[in-house]
Order: sequence, then C-alpha cells, then structure tokens
Amino acid sequence: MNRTTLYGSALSLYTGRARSYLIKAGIDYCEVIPNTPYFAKNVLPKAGGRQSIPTLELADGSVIRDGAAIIDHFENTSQNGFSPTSPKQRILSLLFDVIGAEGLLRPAMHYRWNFAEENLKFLEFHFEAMMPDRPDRKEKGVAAANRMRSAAVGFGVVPSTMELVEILYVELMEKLNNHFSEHPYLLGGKPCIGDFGIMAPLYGHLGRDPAPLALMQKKAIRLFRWVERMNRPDADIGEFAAAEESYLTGDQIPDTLIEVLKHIAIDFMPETKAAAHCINEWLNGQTDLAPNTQVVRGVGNCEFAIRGTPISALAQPYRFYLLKRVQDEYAGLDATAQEDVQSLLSACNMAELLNIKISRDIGRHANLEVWV
Ligand SMILES: N[C@@H](CCC(=O)N[C@@H](CS)C(=O)NCC(=O)O)C(=O)O
Repeated sequence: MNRTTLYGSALSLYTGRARSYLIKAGIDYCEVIPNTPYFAKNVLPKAGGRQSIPTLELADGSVIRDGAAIIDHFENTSQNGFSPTSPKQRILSLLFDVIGAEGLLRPAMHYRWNFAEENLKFLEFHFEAMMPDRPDRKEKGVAAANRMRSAAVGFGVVPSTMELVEILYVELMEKLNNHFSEHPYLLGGKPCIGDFGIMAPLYGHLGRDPAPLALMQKKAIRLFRWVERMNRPDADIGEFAAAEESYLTGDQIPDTLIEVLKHIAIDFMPETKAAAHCINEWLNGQTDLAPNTQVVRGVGNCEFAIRGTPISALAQPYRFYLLKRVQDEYAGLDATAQEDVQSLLSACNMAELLNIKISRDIGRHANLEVWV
C-alpha cells in the first residue's frame, strides 16, 4: 500500500472513532475491510496478530492497531490538533473518550441486537461483507453476528435490564440534544478527543443501524446533526450563526455538558467501581502474570445496580487504560487547576473517578495492550 489505509467496517463501533478523526484531521486515507489475503499476510502480523478494527497501515508499511493508539499517533505528529489546552477542557476531553470507548456499550448493543425486525437484514449484509469472498461467506457472517449478539449479553443487556437501558439512553439523547442545540461540538466550535470517543457508540451503532437511527432522528435532531457533522471534513456548523471554529475560551465548560455528565454518571460510576473491584481481585490472584502479557478483553463479571436494577457486566481492563489518562492529566496539574477540576467533577457526580484505580498498569507492546 502506498497510502494510509484504515482497516475497518462501516458498522464497527470503534472504527467510527478513528474514521471521524482521520476525516477531521484531513488525512488522506482509504478504508478497506480487513478480509483480504494482503491483510492477513502483511498487516495482521504487525498488529500483534490480533484482528481488531480499527487497524491502520501507514504509507511506509507500519501498522497501528487500536483506535486510541491511531489517534495518539496523529496527535503526536500534528502538535495535538484536537486536544484542548486548558485544564478542565483537557480532563473532560479525555473523560469523554473513556465514556465513548467503554461507557455506552449497553445502549449500543441493545439497539443493534434487540430490534431484529428493523435491523436484521442490514446487519446480516454487513457481517457477510466482512468475511472473505468465499463460498462459506454467508455462514461465516452469521457466525460472526452471533458472536457479537452474545457479547451484548456479556455487557449486561438481558431482558431484565432492557427497560432501564432504554430509559437511560432516551434521557441521554435528550441531554446531548440540549447541548448540541447550543454548541456544535462538546467543547465549542471544534471537536476534541472526547468527541471522537463518543462517536464510537453514537455513530457505528446508535447513529447508523436502522432502529436507533430512526429514534435519534425523531427524538434528537441536534444530536443527529452532530453525528453527521463528525463525519465531514469541514466544521459543518451552518445552523450556529456565530460559532467560532475553536474551543470555548477561558476553559469554559457549558452547563449543558455538566448535565450530560451527571446523567452518564448514573450508569458509569457504579460500573467503574464494580469493574475496578473485580479486576483488582483477579489481579490479586495472578501470581505469575509476566510483564508484557496481553491484556484480555474481560476478566470476569462485575455486579452492580442502577436505579434498583441489578446488572452483571464484563469487567474490562481497557476502561482503566483510558481512565488512567484522565488521572495522569489531573496529577500533572497545579493545585489551583486540580481544585477546579475537582469541583467540576463533583458537580457531575464523578469526583470519585480520580481515585478509582486498578492495581497494575496497562501499557502497549508490539501493538497490544499488555500488563506492565
Ligand atoms: N480497543 C480497541 C477495540 C477494538 C474492537 O474491539 N473492535 C471490534 C469491532 S468494533 C473488534 O474488532 N472485535 C474483535 C476483537 O477485538 O478481536 C480499539 O479501540 O480500537
């Protein structure tokens, strides 16, 4: 390849985050489904042997696997074009990245997998398209779709939680819609890392599959416009008469965004606490976990309750890999900025996030997340 290639799929949650970044950053790239012999032979071995999307191949043949690492690469080479510079905005930008990667999986999975009448044919087409073009393509596509359907259960979407998942998501749409009625992006007139983070669930699943797309278009037009805007190279902010294409000045955090976070906290805080507890128990039991051992997707289920509804969900270390970025950013701030951030997170019912940690760090080695 002599051009940057994004290996991904139109319906993939995590591809949506990297794609939006590449578009907004003006990077010349093409998108390819990773179902080719070329991918298997030339890209996969450089991606730690792990077939996850998004994976990026640069023009020089080097490969970056993992959406956060792809964005880090371009942020590092472009002087952090999409990272705000003031303390509270930096913290929220990183926080929304965690929320997007890990905190909205239940609504994403529910509205994809539990609306068969509207979604099934659409999903079958895409899963089949992801498989190599061989006689068993259809069969392989169905098997892959079934694996993802059961992942939804693993994230805590079961009949007893579906009503709660729907209520919380409809409320979230409302809060996001309010915010995007006043500001084109999370922090003003320009997307930040957190915008790309929440694009993951809000595009690939919730802003594209037929059932949730129709719901979003009906209930949250301004949110739908944000999704659309995030996949366009220009700022696409015509409906905002006076918007500047920059972050809000003076480290402002709009009240509408605090309302969004307060709502997310209802689900995100209990799950983060329970997942940390579960992962730490697991780590305690690992007497021979050598450095550079690959971090697996989940290490058991954690239990928590939201508004009285019990939930059991996979405890995923990756949540804490991204959360540590928020905590490290906080640790590097001066005392005044730390106080400001603490008051902000308290107003969002998220102050505890600065202290919820897992007992072993996660790093990257050979394109994989590993235990340090
Ligand atoms: N942490 C990764 C997660 C990527 C991911 O899980 N992608 C899904 C599709 S949306 C996938 O490829 N799953 C298969 C796997 O992880 O083996 C990222 O942010 O890029």
